[in-house]
Amino acid sequence: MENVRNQNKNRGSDGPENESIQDVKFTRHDTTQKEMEQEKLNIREENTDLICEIADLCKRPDRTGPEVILLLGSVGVGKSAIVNTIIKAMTGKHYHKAKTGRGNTASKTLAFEWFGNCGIEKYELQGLQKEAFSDCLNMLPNIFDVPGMGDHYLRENIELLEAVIEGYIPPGTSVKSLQKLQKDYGVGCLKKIYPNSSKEWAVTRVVFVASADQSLPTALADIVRRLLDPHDQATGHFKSNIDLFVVITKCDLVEGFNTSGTTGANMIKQDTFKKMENEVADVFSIGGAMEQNSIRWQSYVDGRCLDDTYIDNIALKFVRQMMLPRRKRHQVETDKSALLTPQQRFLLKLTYVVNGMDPCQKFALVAVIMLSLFVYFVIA
Ligand SMILES: Nc1nc2c(ncn2[C@@H]2O[C@H](COP(=O)(O)OP(=O)(O)OP(=O)(O)O)[C@@H](O)[C@H]2O)c(=O)[nH]1
Ligand SMILES: [Mg+2]
Repeated sequence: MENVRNQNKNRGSDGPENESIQDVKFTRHDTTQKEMEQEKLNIREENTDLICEIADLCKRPDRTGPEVILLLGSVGVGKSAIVNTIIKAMTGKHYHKAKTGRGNTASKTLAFEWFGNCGIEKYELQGLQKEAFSDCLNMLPNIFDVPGMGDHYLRENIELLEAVIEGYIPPGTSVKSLQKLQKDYGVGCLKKIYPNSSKEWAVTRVVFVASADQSLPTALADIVRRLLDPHDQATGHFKSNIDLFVVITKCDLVEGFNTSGTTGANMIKQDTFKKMENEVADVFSIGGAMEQNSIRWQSYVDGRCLDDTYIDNIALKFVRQMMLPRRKRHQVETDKSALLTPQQRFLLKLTYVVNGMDPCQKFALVAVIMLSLFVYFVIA
């Protein structure tokens, strides 16, 4: 790895912590052919660096296991295409492992598909990737590709996602079968039917996938935001430490996006795209840190499988971002048991209600209680 690294070290990288993930910018209109060639060369070198960095992140002494990434979003936004694109960037070769669709109303992915270690087998690695990942493949992220979800604030969807995020649902489980269980036994049944949570499947990073050519599914986004609230609503205690990241796909359909540089009447206008980005920032409250928490994405799609250094670059930056150490939340260990028993809660509520009554209401309440006791004892 060292020789590869040395070839590139004069390029002056700032290192991942100082670099913005979202630095895929729109092309300037006056970019010349020569400048574009040079830029392509620079990106090719950057990709080599990124592969080395990802291998280093696999081998960090504090890494105890691979990250588990959950790809979530509406039908047809390009979740499965993201998986295939990552596999290409990480192996150097195209393998069409995740089934992709045509963006119809029904989801093409039907189960919680699991792509262990980015869906890569050791024998599939070649060239630089082989040198970099052969001895640390088991530390590359595992990816859960989820069927597209409707934009409804449904208790069924909340339960389903919560169970997957917490590691209760085995990879490969069909969503239809889980929905049938909910129908037959009611919402709330899933953790009873799948009572064991596996640390191996428990999600560590949720990636919300939105498409540049679809409106933002705000109800679904709301579910995700609430599920990832680090604090328990009832106790206020710290609950989980799962980072949320947003991927905006199909940016090649946006006018001037620099991997395609194409323009045309059917392209999405930059203003429209930026409005959508602002909406994403608002919904997930990441306005001030959009660049660290989201990425503009383009996938390799059917019929477009030639090598593209820009697409590889986006995918490699994404994988690196997913492997950076998570934000540490400084907290002291506290007793996680409920603060009040249900009886104490009831008494507290009763005191609150009684305190809010005027003297007449209090008198009426006492009279009703006395009368009830009198009737009870007379009958008994
Ligand atoms: N132009 C363009 N098309 C894309 C991109 N990503 C995906 N697509 C196309 O969008 C369609 C849907 O892609 P999928 O990857 O199947 O989407 P999905 O989110 O997995 O869909 P479901 O599993 O059905 O929910 C396919 O026709 C892809 O070729 C992209 O970055 N650019
Ligand atoms: Mg899919």
